[in-house]
Amino acid sequence: MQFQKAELVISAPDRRSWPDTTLPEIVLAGRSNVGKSSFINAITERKKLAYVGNTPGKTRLLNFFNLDDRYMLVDVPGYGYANLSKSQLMKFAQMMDEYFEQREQKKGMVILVDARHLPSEDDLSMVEYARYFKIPICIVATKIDKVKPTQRSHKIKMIKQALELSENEILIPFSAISKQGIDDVWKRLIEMMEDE
Ligand SMILES: Nc1nc2c(ncn2[C@@H]2O[C@H](COP(=O)(O)OP(=O)(O)O)[C@@H](O)[C@H]2O)c(=O)[nH]1
Ligand SMILES: [Mg+2]
Repeated sequence: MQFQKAELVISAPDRRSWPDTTLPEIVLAGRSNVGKSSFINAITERKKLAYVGNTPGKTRLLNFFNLDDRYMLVDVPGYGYANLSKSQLMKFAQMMDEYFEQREQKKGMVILVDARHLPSEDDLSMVEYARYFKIPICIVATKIDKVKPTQRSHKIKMIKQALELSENEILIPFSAISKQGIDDVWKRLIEMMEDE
């Protein structure tokens, strides 16, 4: 979708810095390097809205992106760093709980997984986390361009099975390179954001 304005409002360490708006928000989560920043850039048709590559030291913040004063995307730090310390893990969990318990305008969560692999334990935990908070989810299986076309439907089926997705937990194959899946993603995002 094309936006006149797509900007990073703030990288928030905690509640005090959350933007003071009532725009509907979609949270984006996924393992580090899964392609979350590339996803944000692709769906907003911007080249450098979100920083692609490693972002050392900037990983413990919620990034709020304002799209035309209509929608807000909230980029959650990538999880699954094997080298994350206990206290860093605690901070991540605290920040997520604070957001999910207190942010009224949260409308849904996109969880990105790598289309080439079965979901990790961390991916599954994130899905269960969203279910616990009764947040609608949308799974995006990214880097689908790296899966041979003949294997795609099988891979997708395996991921759906592993996450035990129900009918309203949609999975969308996606590629930031070929742009496959963008229309389906927006259809689902708008559904979630415009749901009262
Ligand atoms: N082939 C392919 N590579 C991708 C895709 N999305 C991201 N990447 C690459 O994966 C790496 C990590 O991407 P990034 O967006 O920074 O991931 P993040 O850490 O989840 O934000 C980069 O080298 C990207 O170019 C995709 O859809 N297809
Ligand atoms: Mg990123």
